Amino acid sequence: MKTFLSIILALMLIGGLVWLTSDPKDSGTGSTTTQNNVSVVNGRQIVRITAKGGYWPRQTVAKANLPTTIKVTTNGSFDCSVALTIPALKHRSFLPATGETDIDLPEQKPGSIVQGLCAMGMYSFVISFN
Ligand SMILES: [Cu+2]
Repeated sequence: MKTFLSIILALMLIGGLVWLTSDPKDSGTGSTTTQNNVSVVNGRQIVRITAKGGYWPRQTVAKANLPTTIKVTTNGSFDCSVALTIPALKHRSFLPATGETDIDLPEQKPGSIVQGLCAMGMYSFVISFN
């Protein structure tokens, strides 16, 4: 746990430096609108979340009773949003600075809410299932 925290602190320091030099062209998948981040492919629901200085969109409404994959996209992300935890799943991962990470969710009941947090709890996103 101590190691985990020092990695996060290091990331935050690096992030501060990279912030000044990062190039602004990060369109692509990150630019999809909030209403557009849920799709169903071959019976599996895909929820797209972008992690960079927080999680976007912050709130997503998805369908219950469908196997779901959260697809987390990073693109030059050097802040602590890459240290992702999803308490309901006991999930904890370090996302790559740039890339896509799939996190599978079991089918959710209507009314279920899944929250993702950075390891320090300052950034979050919420997916509600109905
Ligand atoms: Cu954080």
